[in-house]
Amino acid sequence: MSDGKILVTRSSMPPLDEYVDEIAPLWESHWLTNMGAKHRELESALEEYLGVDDLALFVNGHQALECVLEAMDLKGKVITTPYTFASTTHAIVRKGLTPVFADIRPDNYTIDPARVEELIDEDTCAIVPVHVYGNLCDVDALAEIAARHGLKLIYDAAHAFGVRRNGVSAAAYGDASMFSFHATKVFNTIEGGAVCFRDPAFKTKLNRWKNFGIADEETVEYVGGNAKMNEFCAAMGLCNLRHIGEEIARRRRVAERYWERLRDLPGVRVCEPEQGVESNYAYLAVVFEDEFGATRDEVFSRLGENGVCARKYFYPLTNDFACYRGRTGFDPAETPVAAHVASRVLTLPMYADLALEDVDRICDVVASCAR
Ligand code: T4K
Repeated sequence: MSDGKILVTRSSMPPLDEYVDEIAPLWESHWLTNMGAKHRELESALEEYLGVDDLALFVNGHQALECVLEAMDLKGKVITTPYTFASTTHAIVRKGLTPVFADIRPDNYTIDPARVEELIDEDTCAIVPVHVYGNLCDVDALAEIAARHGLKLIYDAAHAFGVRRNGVSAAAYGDASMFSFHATKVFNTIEGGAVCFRDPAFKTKLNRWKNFGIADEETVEYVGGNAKMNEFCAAMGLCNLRHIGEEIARRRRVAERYWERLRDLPGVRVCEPEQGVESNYAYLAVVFEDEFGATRDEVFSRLGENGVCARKYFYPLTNDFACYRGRTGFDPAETPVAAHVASRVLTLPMYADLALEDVDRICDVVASCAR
């Protein structure tokens, strides 16, 4: 609760003493950033947790994604989804690439591989799908399409930290996967992000891109920026990682209570994990179909009147953003499934500390909107 309100999420934080102990050595070393000891320790710990050989930390998920697109030296068109946070589309556009929007699957809101295939042409260089809310994309179909057309496959896995399918980590798919460690995520480093990748040589390249392109004191190899994670954020990550199992288990308890209460309401669609997928319960999305009798916006307002701050992730679609209006290819009518879901979706409060009594209260308000 915050001022009596229940917000859409609440950052998970370690016990204060644990964080103080973790940062105490920084007062000895005076080494605060530029890939210091905490940074190196967190990279190793995350490689182990995610089951990958290589990972590079970043100041945030967005800069990580921009850096990957730059370091892969991509040119031309990138097939992606409009059903995402601003970051995914902005990263593509800001790197001088042209997003081409494929529609999404109606069942789990990730990019539809059949639509991807139809959009590929000779200018296509990459596919950037998004694992939405912790639901995994159809990774097998996308891998097959990317391999057949010689395209790079870069996942926006901002929502997929800790998700596994048949025991395989979400971090293992594609040429690279970007994770967000923002304060609002299942695992946070206050602000932060990471990239996992397949080619071991990519690590050196990413480390240079995120540090002004510097190779050594006398050689600057790329026109890179500054996207390094500092030691205080890395220390927060080390603490939060110790509690990640408990974090996900507590989220699961909250998610299951929501699903139990909402799944049988006529016209309400919830999105439960698919067979074989171990979810991280990152977001609790509900879609209100016409049969429910009240619109998404009516439910949103009723919740607000009751002190519950739900959010409309992801509305509007990125191909409907004001900043892109009038640009060729930015037309929500071309992605009708995404447009349908975006106009009907609400993400309800979801965090480890959320009391089940509060979940019940939220579900009572939702149910009271049905006609
Ligand atoms: N790709 C995807 C698919 C993403 O969803 C995101 C980020 C990215 C890429 C980019 O990753 P980063 O560069 O951010 O690492 C939030 C987050 O800022 C953003 O990270 C996230 N997606 C997006 C879905 O949500 P806002 O503008 O909705 O956040 P805000 O400030 O309204 O906060 C939402 C709620 O979270 C608040 O009501 C309370 C709670 N909160 C917030 C903050 C800032 C806390 O409990 N603690 C906090 O420190 O964007």
